[in-house]
Amino acid sequence: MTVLIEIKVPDVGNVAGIDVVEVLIQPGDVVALEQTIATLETDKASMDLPSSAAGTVQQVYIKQGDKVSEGSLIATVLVNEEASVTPVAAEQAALPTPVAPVEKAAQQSVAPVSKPVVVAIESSVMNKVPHATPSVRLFARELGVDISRVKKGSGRKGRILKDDVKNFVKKVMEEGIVATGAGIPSIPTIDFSVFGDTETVKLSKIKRLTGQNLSRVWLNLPMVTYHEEVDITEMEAFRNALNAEKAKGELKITGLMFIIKALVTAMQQFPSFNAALSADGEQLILKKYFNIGIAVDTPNGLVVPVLRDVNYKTINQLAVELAEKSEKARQGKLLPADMQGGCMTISSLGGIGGMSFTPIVNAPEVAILGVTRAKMQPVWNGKDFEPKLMLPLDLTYDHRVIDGAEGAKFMATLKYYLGDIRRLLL
Ligand code: CAO
Repeated sequence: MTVLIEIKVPDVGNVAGIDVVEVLIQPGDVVALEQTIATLETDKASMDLPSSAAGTVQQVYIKQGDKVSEGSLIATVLVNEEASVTPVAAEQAALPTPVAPVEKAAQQSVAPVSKPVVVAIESSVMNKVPHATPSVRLFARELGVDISRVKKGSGRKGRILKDDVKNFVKKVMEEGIVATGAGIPSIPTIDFSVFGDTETVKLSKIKRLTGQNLSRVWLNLPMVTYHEEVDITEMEAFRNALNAEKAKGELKITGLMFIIKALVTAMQQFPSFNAALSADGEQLILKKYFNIGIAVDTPNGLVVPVLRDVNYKTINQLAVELAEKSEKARQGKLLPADMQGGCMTISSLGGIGGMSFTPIVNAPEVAILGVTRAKMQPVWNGKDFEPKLMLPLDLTYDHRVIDGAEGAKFMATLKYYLGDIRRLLL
């Protein structure tokens, strides 16, 4: 014999207006005794509503978003009486809930129905309904996870645990990051030999290490490059005069030495350029020493020997030291200590050419100065065009440490000193 059983909200301890947050059954579903058919939530807790009968769902009277209270009709289930639970047994079914357990079973009214139904609980049906405690469901909902998408629980009998929800979120995030390109999708591998002859050579160790470092910096630092032009006509005249005084074979001075000196003088006035950001990004470590790294082109790649205590050294001393270190660099004889302790780096392509470029900061330094080739230009003096030797400079800085106005002021200061290097004596 079959009967139609009404499943109602049991005594939930005088709480009215309980939210229906999830309905897990629909007409035609086969439910087992104690199988969760809906999840209810008050402002204090979440609870799973178990079916107090085993059978086929005839009708569902609630939907997500409804408000219910004790006695509200949830669903009707067609039950084969012999195979199912008696009302007494149903009354003993406890709700697995963190709030006071709702012991009193759903109030049921039993009505005989004519057509007998054989209750068979198919595993596929069981699998459709996720098995998880209210706290895990609540946890999933807080994370915005549809728990039915967490396919397999690692708990007893496949019960979904908090860790399963976490792992599900992790997986979705990882897949999402790759799909949206927010991560670092790799460059596709291409067989170039289909287009013509190729040869594969191994990158030098320096190039590989430099590449890794540059990629790291590129991804971590929000960088801005500021371009400026400096009139170095007088500086060049002075340099030429100095070099003319030098004996044959004696080391000549390049404009770079003046740039190094002027850079350090500007850094003394702008301490945030002689600094490093702490790992948590919350503090600035101000350096009281002035070491300048110089990017040197070598057959094996770029290396950056460091000139130490530049503020205490003369132009001639710096010229000798750079000549020694760049020679050592080209012979691959620099020691790690020769390349450590830099405060700011200069990358000068002036000997080669260029109008401007965007050097990458040599982090954890916060700024780098790029130099390209000076050239004679007509400069308007208010009355006439005058021929002036203009030097292009490019300042890239870590925008977390240096703001735009500070960058511009720093460059104006550098321009001031290089425009008349006598000011470096003041
Ligand atoms: N404008 C015009 N001429 C310049 C110049 C500039 N900005 N910079 C250098 N020159 C001239 C020099 O005066 C010199 O000419 P003379 O022989 O007639 O005097 C000539 O170019 C060669 O100079 P140099 O490059 O040998 O010497 P330097 O002191 O200017 O630079 C060093 C030294 C080590 C920085 C350089 O040799 C070097 O390796 N540069 C490459 C750096 C590099 O690869 N950077 C790329 C980094 S990527 O971010």
